[in-house]
Amino acid sequence: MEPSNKYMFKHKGAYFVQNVTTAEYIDSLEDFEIRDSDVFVVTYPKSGTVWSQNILSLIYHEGHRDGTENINVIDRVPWLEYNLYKVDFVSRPSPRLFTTHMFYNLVPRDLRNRKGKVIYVARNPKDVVVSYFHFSKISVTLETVSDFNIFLEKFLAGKVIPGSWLDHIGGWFTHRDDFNILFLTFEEMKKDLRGAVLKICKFLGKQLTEKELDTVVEKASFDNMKRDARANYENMPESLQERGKGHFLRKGTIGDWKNTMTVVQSERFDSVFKEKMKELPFKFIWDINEDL
Ligand code: PPS
Repeated sequence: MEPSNKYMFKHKGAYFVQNVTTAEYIDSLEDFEIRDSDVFVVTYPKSGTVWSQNILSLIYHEGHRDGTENINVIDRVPWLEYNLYKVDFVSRPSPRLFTTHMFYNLVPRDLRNRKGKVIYVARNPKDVVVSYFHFSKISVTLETVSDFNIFLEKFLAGKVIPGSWLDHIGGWFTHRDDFNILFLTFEEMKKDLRGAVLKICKFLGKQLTEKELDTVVEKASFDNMKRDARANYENMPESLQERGKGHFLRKGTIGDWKNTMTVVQSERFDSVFKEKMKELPFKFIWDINEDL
């Protein structure tokens, strides 16, 4: 791993965004008390985090579903390791919803002892790296790398926040028995959103009426989220995300990697990752026309 730089610092084998968190704060999370009703969205970046945050918020909050409450999704389902608005998590009413990109070994001890619930969302890593590359251009907190080839090498070497994609998903999967965990993929959400929402509801023990379910699915569609500033991170402060350079909700599809990666880059990716990915039980979909 490379040493810390202006954009990221290394702590306990993982990278974190500079200036929005500290090593001391990360350490303090070990003792953060988890409630059985807590729910965590866990992802590697660009894998469907905001989408899942929005879905959770819609499932839990009637005021979100019926539009009577005007609350940003990031406030509904805040980041654990990046407590941007210094919220007092302890005084938050249950059920508390959280988001994290952290590796399995850095999350609160209670969570690793099957308290609370975890929804891990994975995405095919070619789309992840391309989405991440584009995002690095609009995020003020990330280093902008203008050459995709260089970004790809950094990604393959795990020199991006929070570290290696393979280690992230591999760690969470290998240690799945330590958690109450549901694994989902971006691709299944894309291909069958209703089915994915139903899976989430079943896992959470939440029973929605057909009408409520319809609303969740409708409001979690790419087009509707793109129109809703509360759900698409357009309300993020300028200090974190530069406006006018692109959108957080960019394409929201499967297989867009082909528009950025060359054949040589794709083969390079395969030679580093694909063999190792065989150990993972997920069926990754690389193209929108592939079946689940
Ligand atoms: S982050 O920065 O880690 O929180 O990013 P993350 O939210 O994980 O990933 C952003 C990508 O998810 C896409 N997205 C969606 N796709 C389909 N439908 C919906 N509703 C949706 N919401 C977010 C978003 O467009 C980013 O992917 P790309 O490929 O860049 O478009």
